[in-house]
Amino acid sequence: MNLSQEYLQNPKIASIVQTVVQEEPLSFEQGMQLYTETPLLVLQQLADFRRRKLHGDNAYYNRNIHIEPTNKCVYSCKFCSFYRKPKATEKDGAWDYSLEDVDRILGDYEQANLTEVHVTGGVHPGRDLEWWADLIRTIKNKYPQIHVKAYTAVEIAFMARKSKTTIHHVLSVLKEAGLDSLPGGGAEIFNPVVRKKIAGGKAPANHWLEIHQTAHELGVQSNATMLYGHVESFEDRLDHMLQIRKLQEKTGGFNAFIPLKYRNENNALSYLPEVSIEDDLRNYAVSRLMLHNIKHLKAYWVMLGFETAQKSLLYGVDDLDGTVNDTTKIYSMAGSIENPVVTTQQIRSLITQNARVPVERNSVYEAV
Ligand code: V47
Ligand code: SF4
Repeated sequence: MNLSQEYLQNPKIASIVQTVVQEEPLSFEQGMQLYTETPLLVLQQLADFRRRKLHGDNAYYNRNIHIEPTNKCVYSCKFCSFYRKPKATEKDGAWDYSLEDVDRILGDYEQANLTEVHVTGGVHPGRDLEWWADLIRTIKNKYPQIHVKAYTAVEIAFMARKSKTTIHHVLSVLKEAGLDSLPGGGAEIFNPVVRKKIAGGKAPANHWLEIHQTAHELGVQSNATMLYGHVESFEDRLDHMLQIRKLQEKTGGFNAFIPLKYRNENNALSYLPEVSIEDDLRNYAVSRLMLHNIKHLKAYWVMLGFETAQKSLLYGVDDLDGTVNDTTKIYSMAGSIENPVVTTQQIRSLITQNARVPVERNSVYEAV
């Protein structure tokens, strides 16, 4: 790290530098200093130092598609532009795939050398655990080698409720069907007051954490997300990260942390402005530093756009997610890139333009 003396004379910055170099956990107060008092240049150098120690010059991407089986949802999160009420029709913009539809969609990607299918969608009131397990079987029947990263903790919580069974049972049935890992969605912000405001009655923080803990104990790894840039405070973001860090200390089961920037088109919070790119970069750097025990920090280009995703590689990010192949609508419906698709050539060049080495990875970050 090449920090000038001017910064190191500040005792708060000097103490943060020491903690980072010793790879120890930063405190909540240090997190607040990072958000509110630390120059962006210092943050950038600290986060890049930490990233480099873990990953050297490597930056990762994968070949994936998303399956969003339905956008009908029993919840109505205020930040969400994707959901439709369960009784909505095609005319209202709702969809609801059958297993045959999913099989047909998968058939379009036979030549794509995919390594991952990411499945998530609305919380449909009419589907039971067996149907969701059959969906995983449909994918595995078609592509036995593919990694299935499926269902947020919110979807899992609803399956348990609907089938009147335990989280452990739901996850065991899904694992038996071929589930390989859980995506990080549904975490939003853990603070119960903010969560109630933006995400209504969906699974509270302790359920989200319990579901990920149970998955880890069953040998199913997962990711963690944080939805930022709406009505939450820096304190809320730090509280969120520290709860994830604590679970990671216990289980070690999180692969990646994924900050998700709130996008403000076509939803009930559209009156809120989006945060600036500088705020995004600061948030990535703070995430890298606070979550010293989670190896990968992902900038999901679909949500962020190419330019900011590329810049984020200088602020602690080591992963840009995948090719996606225009298979997700969650972000395009909220005002992000309309047809999210990128070739491996394009994603590799985003990485090499930052003097990093592009590494195609599988879902557990082994080089392909
Ligand atoms: O939980 C919904 C978010 C998440 C908006 O694990 C929004 O690899 C911003 O979790 N503005 C689902 N965010 C997507 C998700 C995800 C994405 C990519 C990779 C992985 C992974 C996980 O999308 C939801 C919510 O936090 N979201 N609407 C919006 N308007
Ligand atoms: Fe439903 Fe998920 Fe949208 Fe909330 S974020 S309304 S749970 S689809």
